[in-house]
Order: sequence, then structure tokens, then C-alpha cells
Amino acid sequence: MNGIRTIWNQGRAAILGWVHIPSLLAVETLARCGYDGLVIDLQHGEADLASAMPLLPAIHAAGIEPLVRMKANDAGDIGRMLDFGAYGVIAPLINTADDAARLAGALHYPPHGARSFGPRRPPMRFGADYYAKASETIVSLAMVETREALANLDAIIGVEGLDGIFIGPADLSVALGRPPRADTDDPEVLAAIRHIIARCKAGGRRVGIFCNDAGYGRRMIAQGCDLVSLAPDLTLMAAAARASVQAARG
Ligand code: 3PY
Ligand code: MG
Repeated sequence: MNGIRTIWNQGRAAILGWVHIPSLLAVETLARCGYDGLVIDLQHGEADLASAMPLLPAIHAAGIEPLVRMKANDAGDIGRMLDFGAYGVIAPLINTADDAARLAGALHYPPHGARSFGPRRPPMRFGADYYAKASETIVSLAMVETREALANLDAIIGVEGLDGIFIGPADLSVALGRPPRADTDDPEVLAAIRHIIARCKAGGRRVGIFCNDAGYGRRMIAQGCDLVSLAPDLTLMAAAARASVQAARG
């Protein structure tokens, strides 16, 4: 079973870390800080497929789930990440039910999808019969972060084979004519976020959101989110470094 799904089945929300720096040592360290999983960001982080590969088992070795945020909704790339030990997939810019169906197709073996068979790491964890249970070992979230996605929200939510929606607040803000921001309190963007959460609940789907601030993450969990990501490694490092230098200067 996937640890994130276990947390959801217990009625709790999962808290994820976010990786922009594809350093093995940094990821091994972050993986032992209490998160339920780490997301390697292939879209806006420095990792590519090759540099992400050794990070996946390192995260699993710490007892938490390795997830990836893909750089695009690409079945070939998603298949490679799954074959090498990603147990969660977040796909950006899912704007239509067709986009969502293509994502679902990339995640599941036939007859539920079109994933090609060739897992390298997952059988080490889940055994030789991985093929039969692969779908339950993976959590999957389609990112809703455009006006088009908002317009097609119920159709996207209705696609079978995905766990739910992950909200990208920066792109969503831009889509609504606001500056790109996480942790936003802009009334129109907040209304869109609340709407997405409510439609996911109504459709029986999980919902998560990218956050920086822990307090904002708590608020989002209180408003119904099943999963929040907190400040990326680079953001945490810069904030701690800035505070440290400032404190020393007095
Ligand atoms: C967004 O806020 O748009 C994201 O994709 C989070 O990284
Ligand atoms: Mg985005």
C-alpha cells in the first residue's frame, strides 16, 4: 500500500516536502524531517529524469513516499519515473478531460490504461506480482491551474483512474489576472481554491495544494485539503540563511 493512501484512509491529510535541488545528500536529509513524502519537481526544479532516479529509492529508504511533479503530461516520462520508483505523480497544466484521461492512461496497466510493462524498482518493494497491484501503489493528482481547467473542472474530476486534483496557486493566480503567488489571500483566487476543494469533495476525489507557509498549509487542511506541500528546499534554505546572517549582524 502507498503510505499517502494509508494516511488518507485514516482520515488524515498528508504533508509533503518539495525538492528543487537534486542532491542525494540534501534529499536524504530532508526525507528525515517528518514529511509523509517528498515531491521531486521536474517542472520548475533542477532535476531531470536522470538526476531524479537515485533520489527516488533514497526517499523510500527513509520510510516516506517518493513523488514526482512531471514537467509535462508525457506518458513516456511518467512511465520511466514509475519504473524507477516514483509512487506518486503530479502532472501540471491538466486543462481538459482528455488531458486527464491521457494522464490516467499513463499510470495504469491495461485494461485500465496503457502503461507499458517494465518496472525495475517497484517489484523490489511490492513483490513479483507487482503487475496485479500496481494501481493501488501509486497516487496521482492532476494539476488545476488555468482558466480552461476551471471551466472543465467537473469533467476533469469525473475522469476515472486519478486520485484527485492538485492546485497550483501561482499559475492559477496569473490565470485570474493576479501576480503569481502561493499562500495567496486574494479574494478571487481564494474563491477559486475553495470552489476546487468543494467540487473535489462533491466528486469523491482527493484535493491538495502547493503552499509555502506552514500556517497557510494548516488552513488549507482545515478547509478540506487531503494533502499540502510546504516550502521547497531552496526556499527553506534561503530563508534560514537570510535569518542567520541578519541575526549575526544584529
Ligand atoms: C503553481 O503554483 O502554479 C505550481 O505549479 C506550484 O509549483
Ligand atoms: Mg504551476
